[in-house]
Amino acid sequence: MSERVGVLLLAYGTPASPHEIPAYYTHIRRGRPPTPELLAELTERYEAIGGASPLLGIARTLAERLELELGERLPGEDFQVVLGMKHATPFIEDGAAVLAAAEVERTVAIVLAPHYSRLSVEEYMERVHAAEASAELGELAFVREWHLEPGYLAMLARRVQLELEHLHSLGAGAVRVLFTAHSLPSWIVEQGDPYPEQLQETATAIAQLAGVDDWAVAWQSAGRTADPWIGPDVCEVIRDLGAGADHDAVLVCPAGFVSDHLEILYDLDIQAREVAAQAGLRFARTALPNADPEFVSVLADIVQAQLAAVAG
Ligand code: FEC
Repeated sequence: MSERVGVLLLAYGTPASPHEIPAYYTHIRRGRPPTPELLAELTERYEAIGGASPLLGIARTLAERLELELGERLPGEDFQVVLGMKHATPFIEDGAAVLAAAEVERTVAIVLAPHYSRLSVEEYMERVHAAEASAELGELAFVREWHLEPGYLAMLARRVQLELEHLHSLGAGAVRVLFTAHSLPSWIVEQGDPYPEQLQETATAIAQLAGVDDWAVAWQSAGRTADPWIGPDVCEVIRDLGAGADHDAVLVCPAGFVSDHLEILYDLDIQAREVAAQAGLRFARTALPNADPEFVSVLADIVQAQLAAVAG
């Protein structure tokens, strides 16, 4: 009889409608409701990208495609891929309950974010482990990080090359490539968190594969809090680049994210693009992996390797 294997695909989550924004924002802020000003500002950002984020829809398609891909690769196993969101429905606990009801014998949990931090992946791990108290997930393997997964690096390197070719075809000469991830409060750096170093490793590997020399790491989407956040911020870097007057264009590769969502469609496509225009630079960014077949294949590689490691 085939073995029942669960895959818990973990992601940030998004409000399904504007009515859900206050509860979502309060959840992100660990139970502290936002001020009316902060709430109004976030609501405006969702409005600016068309009213809602595509994050959940993309994650659903990705889960369906990954289930099919794993079933094709390992026909001897019975796969069920479910979503678990950190800050919105379906919550991590909901996903775990679905897998427990399916009586899975093994579960692979993976966050749809490649870099490990105590403030990101570790929190997902804690929630999954806590969910196990009431949801039997069988033998559980948690993918801690996958920022150097070969298929992921190759996919992003190709996307960088594609955008560079496009920029050059439009007449751009010198182009700086900026590899970005979500900023985090900078106290994590003092605590030796590997997150900044992992982004640097991803960026170095992609730049090498793509044959790019003119690149840097920058941080985006810092939270609206009083603490200092890891920098330099992508918008500052773009401003400085424009002031230097020796570049024609900037290409952003948001290597810390895998899907179109607010932080891409607003923070990069609206905000950073505007800063670039003011700085006299052309702006481009690489397409996100979303539910593209090549990304489905990358995730299937990671799950398959995890299953082989546990079995071996
Ligand atoms: O499309 C959407 O609707 C959701 C987009 C979204 C993603 C995302 C990913 C990450 N975040 C991470 C850390 C933090 C920390 C705070 C924080 C705050 C926000 C707010 C919104 C938001 N994040 Fe987010 N994040 C997304 C959206 N994030 C909205 C609240 C308003 C704001 O400050 O902009 C600060 C919390 C606090 O106030 O205490 C910290 C990290 C990731 C990437 C890893 C992952 O996806 O889990 C890290 C997508």
